Amino acid sequence: MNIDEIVSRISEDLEYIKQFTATPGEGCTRLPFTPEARSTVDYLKKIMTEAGLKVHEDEAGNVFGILEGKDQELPCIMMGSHYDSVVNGGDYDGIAGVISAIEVARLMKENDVKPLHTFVAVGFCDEEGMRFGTGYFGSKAILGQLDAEYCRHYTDKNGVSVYDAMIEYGLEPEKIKGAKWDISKIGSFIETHIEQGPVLDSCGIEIGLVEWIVGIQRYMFTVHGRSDHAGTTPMDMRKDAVDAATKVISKIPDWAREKADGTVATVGYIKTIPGGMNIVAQDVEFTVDIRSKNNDHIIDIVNKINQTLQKEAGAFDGSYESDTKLVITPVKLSDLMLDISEKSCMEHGYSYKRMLSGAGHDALAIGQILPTVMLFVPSKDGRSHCPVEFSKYSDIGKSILVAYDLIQNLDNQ
Ligand code: HGY
Ligand code: MN
Ligand code: MN
Repeated sequence: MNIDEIVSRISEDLEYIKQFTATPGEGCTRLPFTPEARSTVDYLKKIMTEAGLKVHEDEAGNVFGILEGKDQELPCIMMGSHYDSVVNGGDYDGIAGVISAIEVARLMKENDVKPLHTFVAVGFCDEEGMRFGTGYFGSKAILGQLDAEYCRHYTDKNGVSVYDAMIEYGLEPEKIKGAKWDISKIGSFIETHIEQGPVLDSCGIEIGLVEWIVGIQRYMFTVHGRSDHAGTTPMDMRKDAVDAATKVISKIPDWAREKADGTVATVGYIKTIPGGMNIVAQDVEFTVDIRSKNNDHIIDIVNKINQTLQKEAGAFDGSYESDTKLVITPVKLSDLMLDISEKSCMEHGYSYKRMLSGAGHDALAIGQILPTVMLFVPSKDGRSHCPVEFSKYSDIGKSILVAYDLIQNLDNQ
């Protein structure tokens, strides 16, 4: 197979898809159930059809390209990633893995491969959780983990629920259970993805073989105080939600550092309400995203946050709320698929490294239940979730060839 032809096709696709952003010139902003998502899905359907795949869009907004296998009784081999992005993100996160899956199908067609197992290329909806604060929406949907109540509960910063956003997009959230697959029909899941970190790029290594993906817990905390005049209210008479919240927020990074094993904790969003510079805040909202390969460490930090919020808000007779956005445990990926992938790297002469993923990915959700593997390609300077995110098409092409070998091997098992 000619990697230059692969690079030519995937670069054409990824360059074309770059236009589907709500922030042109300021990175990729492709949130779920938006016009940008619709344009991307329509393009994915087009190239899936051109690749000879049967196309299907499900009740959750996921899009599938299906190459029927000779033996319909066998479980399928699924490959893909997500087509959504963060705000002002990069042009490779997720979407490169979706295009890579479609390219594998093209290669099978080009080489007249009629697989025994059905091959499914998938573009998942809303892996990032950027709009509604959750995450892994599309992959959770095929696992049967979502219902209409879930869609009603979560809202974006404008108060639009997942439920209403889906209806506006043309979906029927009451039917979201219809997106569930019979898990016995999926034999394995493969996700190729940019590393989004510095390891491969700094070591000059071409392929990352992901052994573990960290567990993640995400919360939105709201501290309730009392709004007052900023000038006339003595300090000892205030019920200052900012005072309480910041005493907790300032401790969170050290609680992660103390674990000294790569555990990370991030406060990515803070908002004071009503948000006037001469008003003692009524409320403060802030998010926490905690990740570790050691689930006990995540739980310990969450406990510390709750205990300290209880103490600091209680000091002025205030209160706080916690909205759970995501709880998912660390996952060990498939040794069999890692070994096959490692053998392919050696045969191709690609440098490779077994590693941990600090980013979540749809593989984190699917790997809880099904044999799963991830293949990483280097991110320039380790940067991601920002407009300068960059990976070389030639590196993406190499990951496609390794994935292709893996899939041929699995298909012949
Ligand atoms: O946040 C993550 O780990 C991924 O990029 N969704
Ligand atoms: Mn991603
Ligand atoms: Mn991401």
